[in-house]
Amino acid sequence: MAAKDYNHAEIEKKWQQKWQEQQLYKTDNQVDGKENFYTLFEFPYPSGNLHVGHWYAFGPTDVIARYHRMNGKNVLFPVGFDSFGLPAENAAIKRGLDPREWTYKNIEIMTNQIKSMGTSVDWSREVKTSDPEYYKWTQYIFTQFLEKGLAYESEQEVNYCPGCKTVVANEQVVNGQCERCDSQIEKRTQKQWTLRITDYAEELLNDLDGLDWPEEIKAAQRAWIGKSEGANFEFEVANTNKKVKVFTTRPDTFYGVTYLVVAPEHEMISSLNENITNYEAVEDYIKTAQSKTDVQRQEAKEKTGVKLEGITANHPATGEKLPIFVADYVLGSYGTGAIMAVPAHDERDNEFAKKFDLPIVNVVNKIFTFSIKEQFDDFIDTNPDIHNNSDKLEIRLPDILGWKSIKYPNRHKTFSFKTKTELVNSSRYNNKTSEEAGQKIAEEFGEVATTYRLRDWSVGRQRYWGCPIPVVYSPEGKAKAVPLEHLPWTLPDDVDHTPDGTAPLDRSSKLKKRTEEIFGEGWTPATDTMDTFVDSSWYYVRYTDAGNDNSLASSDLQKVWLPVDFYSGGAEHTTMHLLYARFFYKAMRDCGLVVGDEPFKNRMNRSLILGPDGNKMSKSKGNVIDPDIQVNNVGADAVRMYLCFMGPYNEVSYYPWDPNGLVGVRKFLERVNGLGEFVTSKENKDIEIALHKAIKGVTESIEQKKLNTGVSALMILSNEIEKQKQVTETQLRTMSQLLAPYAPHLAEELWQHYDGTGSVHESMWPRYDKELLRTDSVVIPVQVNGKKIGQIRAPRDAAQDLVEKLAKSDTRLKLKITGEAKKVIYVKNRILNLVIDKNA
Ligand code: ANZ
Repeated sequence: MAAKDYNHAEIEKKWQQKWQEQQLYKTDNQVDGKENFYTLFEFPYPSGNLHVGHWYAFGPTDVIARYHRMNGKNVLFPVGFDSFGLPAENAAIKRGLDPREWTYKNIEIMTNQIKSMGTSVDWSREVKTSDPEYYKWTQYIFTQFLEKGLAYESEQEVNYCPGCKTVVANEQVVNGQCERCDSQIEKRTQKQWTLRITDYAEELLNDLDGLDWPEEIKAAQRAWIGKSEGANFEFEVANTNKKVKVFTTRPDTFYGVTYLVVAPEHEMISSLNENITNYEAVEDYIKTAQSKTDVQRQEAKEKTGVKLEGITANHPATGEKLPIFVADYVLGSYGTGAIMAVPAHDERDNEFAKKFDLPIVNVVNKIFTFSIKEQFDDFIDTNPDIHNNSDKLEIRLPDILGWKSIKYPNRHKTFSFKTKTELVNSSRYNNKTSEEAGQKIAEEFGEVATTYRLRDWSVGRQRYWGCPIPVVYSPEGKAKAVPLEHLPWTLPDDVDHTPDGTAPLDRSSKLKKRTEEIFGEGWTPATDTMDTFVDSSWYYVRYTDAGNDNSLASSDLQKVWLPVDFYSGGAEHTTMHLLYARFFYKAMRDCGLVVGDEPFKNRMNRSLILGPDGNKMSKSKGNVIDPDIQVNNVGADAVRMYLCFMGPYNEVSYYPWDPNGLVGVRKFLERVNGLGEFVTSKENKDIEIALHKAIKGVTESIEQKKLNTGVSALMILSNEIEKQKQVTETQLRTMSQLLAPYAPHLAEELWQHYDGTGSVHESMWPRYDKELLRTDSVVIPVQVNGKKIGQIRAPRDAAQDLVEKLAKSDTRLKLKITGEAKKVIYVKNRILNLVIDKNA
C-alpha cells in the first residue's frame, strides 16, 4: 500500500478528536486482569504560556505512560494545575490583572496546549488547587494537623523576602536568596503558622532506605535533614542563675574547651544585659550580624566576635573560668545556638582562638601505627615528636589539626597504617579512645543528644493568591480551626491584593463579617494564606478520586492507586516539594487520612532544556522556544520525539535546543511515513532482524527512562528498510507500535493504514525474538524445491556441507526431506534450498 503525504496538522487534529470521542485515555479504577500503574508528573503553575521546558515535563513522561499502557497495565496519567501562589500572582500584578482571572485564563490556554501535544491524560481527574472544591480539603488537612499539634503558630525568627514581600520557608532560601525572585533574604521575628516537619525528621531519614529512588536524590534529602549525633552540656554563667546549653558532636573534646560562643540571636545576651559591661559594643555587633545571611556568616573569610565582658562560665569538670563570646560563626538556628569552643580540634574555633589570643589545649592524640618502620627513617628525622620502638613505628599527633601538618618526605610512597585515638589532658579519661571517652563524658556531665538541620516549615504567606488559613481567633485571641461544615473557607474577593508585607486578607471586610456571623462578635479570622507548596503536597492523592465531595479521596481508591508507581519531575524539587510531600503524607497518615508511609515508590529527576544559545530559557534573554510555533511548523509528534532524542531523559544534565535537530526528527518522521512505498509480501530476513533489534532497543530505552536511544533504534530500522527497499505490512505495523509512545498521531495513522485492529495505543507491545538477535549464529530458512519447510540455526558464515548436515539431522526437518537432494542451492547465512526429485 502506498504511503500518503505527511500532513501533520490534519493527522494530529483528526486523532486527537477521535481519541476524545472514544474516551481512549479515561482510566477505570480497576480493570480485570490488569495491574494498575500510576504515572505522575509535577503539575504546572499556570503563570503564563507554556514554553518548551514545560513540554519537556509532560511529553516524555507521556511516552512512558503510553508504553506501560501498551504493556497491559491500567495506567493512571492525570494532570492538574498548581494554580495558587506567587508565580501566578506576580504575573497578574505585573499586568494589572486580577490573579483569579489571569490564572483561569491561563489554565484554559495551557489545557489546549497540553491537549495539542497528544498527551494520553485522563482529563476527568483534573485538579486545580485554587478551586474551592480542592482547597476545601487542603484546609481540612490543615485543621487535622492543628488538632494533632502538627500545625502551630508561634513568634519566631523567619526568612523574609523583600522581593515577594512575604515570609518564605527555609527550603525556599537558596544561598541566602529567595528561590523565586533571587532577592536577599532578611531575618525577622514575627508570629508565623508553621508545620512540625521536624517531628518526622527521623522517619523521613530512615524511610529513604526503602525507596526506589536515585541515590543522589536520597543523599540530598539526607544532607538536608542533616542528622548529627552528639551531646548537650550546660555551662553555668558565674554569679547568675543562667546556663549556656551547647550542642557538640565531639563530647570527647570536653576538657579542651577554652571558651564558649553564643550566636548573636541567643536570648541569653539580652537577659544578662545588666551583667555584661560592654553591652553597647555587643549590641552593635549583633546589629551588624543581623544584616548578614547565614551563608555569608558561615563563609566569612575572617572570624569576628565580641567578648561578653563582665561574665564568665564555669567548666563543669575542671571548674575553670571560661570567657564567653558572641560571634556570628555560630548560628542561632542550629543545635542550641551556642557552642563549647575547642580550638585544638575544631578549625573554626582554631581560627577564632588565634585571632583573639585564646588558649589552645590539645586533648586528643591520633596514633598512627606503621608496621614496616624501616621505610620511614627519613620521615622520623623530620618529625622529632615520634615514638619509635623496635618492631613498629608510632606517631602521636594532635587529632585533625596536627595530622594535617605532618610532613611527608616520601610522598610518592604508598603505605598503610592503622589509626587509634587517645585522650590527653583529660583527667581520668586520659588514654581512653575518643569513642569510649566521648560516650562516658556525655553521660557524666551532659546528655546524649541528636540534632537535625531540618527546621519546621513556615507556611503562612502575607499574600493574597493562596489558600486561606482556616483558623479564627476568639475575642481572647485563642485560635480555633474552622470546622468542616464551613469549609471551603473561601478566599474573599474584596481585597486590594498589592503586596506590602502585611496580609492582604487583613483588609477584607467580607472575611471579617463572615467570621463574626459564624463565630460571634469579636471573633477575627487568620489572614495569612498558605505556601503553595502545601497545595502541592497532596494533589496526587486527590487525582485518585478527584470529584469526591465527602472526603479528600476515598480510602478504597487510594488503596487502588497509591503509592505512585513512577514520578517524574525537576531536580530543583529534591529538598522542597519532594520532602514536603513525604512529610505531608506521613502526617496525613497519622491523622487517619491516607494509608501507607510513602507517597512515591519510584522517582526520576529529569534533565533540563536550555535555549539555543546554551543559556537557561528566559524571556529577558529572548531565548524562549514557543512550542505552539514549533508544533505549527513540524507537528506535535516531531516536537515530542525531538525532546526525547535530545539526550537521556533521566540524567540531570542540560541540553540546548537545536532547531536543526528538530528538523532532522521531522524529516525522519516523513521518511517513516513514506516507507509504505517499499511494501512487498516477500519476507526479508535482514529486515526481520532489524525490526527485532528495534523492538529490543526501544523497549530497553523506555524501561531505563532514557528515551533517546529508542529514537535511534527506530532510525536504524528505517535506514535498513530504505536500504533493502523491502518491508512487509506486518513489519510496518509492528514499527508503528514502536513509534506509538513517541509519535502517537503518526503511529495511529500508520497502524490504521496497515490494517491494525483497534487503536495502536491499545495494542500489545511487541516482544522481540532473542534467538533472532544472536550474533554468533544465524537462522537460515530451509526450503525443499523452493517451498519453506522450516529453519535451522547455524554458526555465522558456516560452509554449505555443515548447514546441509544440520538441516538433515534436525528432528522436525528431516521428516520433510523425503529423498536425496539432486542439487543444493546455498546462499551463505541466508537460505538453503534442496532440490529433490519427487519421483525418485
Ligand atoms: C565541639 C567540637 C570539637 C565540635 C571538635 C566539632 C569538632 P555538625 O556536624 O554540622 O552537626 N556547632 C554546634 N552548634 C553550632 C551552631 N549553632 N553554629 C555553628 N556551629 C555549631 O556540627 C556540630 C558541631 O558544630 C558541634 O560540635 C559544634 O562544634 C558546632 F573537635 O563542638 B563541635
